[in-house]
Formats: sequence, C-alpha cells, structure tokens
Amino acid sequence: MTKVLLSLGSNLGDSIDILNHAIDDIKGKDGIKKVVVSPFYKTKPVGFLDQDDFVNLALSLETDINSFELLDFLSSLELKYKRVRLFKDGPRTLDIDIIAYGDTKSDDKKLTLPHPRMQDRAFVLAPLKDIEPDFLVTKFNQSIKELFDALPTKEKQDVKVING
Ligand code: PH2
Ligand code: MG
Ligand code: MG
Repeated sequence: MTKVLLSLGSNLGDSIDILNHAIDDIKGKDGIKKVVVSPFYKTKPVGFLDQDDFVNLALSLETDINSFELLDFLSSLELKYKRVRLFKDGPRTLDIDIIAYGDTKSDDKKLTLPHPRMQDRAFVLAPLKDIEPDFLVTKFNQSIKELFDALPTKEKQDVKVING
C-alpha cells in the first residue's frame, strides 16, 4: 500500500457540500483505505486574486491503485461535480490535486510528483500538517510540518480553520 496525500479546493457553488460529497466518494472507492480528512480551511485566493475565498482541505489515504488510475478517478469526481474552470487559477467548483504519492517522483506532463508548487502554498500545507505532520517529502528532505513552518507569516495568515 502506498500513502497518498491529496489537496481539495472549491470556491464556486456550495463548496462545503461539494467537498463533503467528494470525500464520501473517495471513502467509498474500492481499493482506497485508511482515509483521514483534515479540518476545512477558508483561504485567500493565490495566483488570480480577484475571486472569492476558497474552502480547502487535505486528505490522506492508502492504496494499491497506481498514480495514473487514481488521477483518472479523481478527475472523474471533478467532472461529477460539474467542474467549471474558466481559466488557469480561476474559480472552480472542485479541484483535487495529488500532492504526493508515497515518495514517487514524476515529471510526467499529466502528473508531476510531488506537486510542483506544494512547498509554496499554505492552503495545501496548513491542512496537511494537521493530519500528516511527519510525512517526509523526499524531494526537499523535509517533513510537511517543516515545510509549513518555513512559509512566510503572511501566507500562513491567509488560511483559517473553519471547523474543528
Ligand atoms: N487553487 C489554485 C489557485 N489558487 N488559491 C486557494 N486559496 N486555494 C486553492 O485551492 C487554489 C488557489 C489552482 O488550483
Ligand atoms: Mg490545484
Ligand atoms: Mg487540479
């Protein structure tokens, strides 16, 4: 079994409802075990700024499903919740990104592992450090908690727990 870290986000439609449904779909998938879900966070948009705040969370799981099949399954969930994405970094109903697939490194165009911007993003690292602080990201030889702690204070202030 490989441990996988996911980041989920939404800022269009009923974000909390969409995210809860997507979590249930992931938990219900054959071959996916030991799902752990982080608190939900309200986060300031990164990249394209003139859009609503996001709801973000992280999820860890264990699976034997290979990374590309897993990516296809997660993309099917984005479609199920009628993913609308007007432009890069713009508003979306559901985004699910694979942040790490064990310690696999991949430069494939379809799936870069670990996620190429994970180390810069508080909306990824804040919820992840709540569930997987000690997960070692071999690319950086740092744990999730170390990567989170290294973020600028301003970035950390842009993410706030909603529940929990
Ligand atoms: N996703 C992006 C770009 N910017 N900002 C926040 N706060 N949360 C996101 O999930 C997000 C973003 C591209 O996928
Ligand atoms: Mg994304
Ligand atoms: Mg994505």
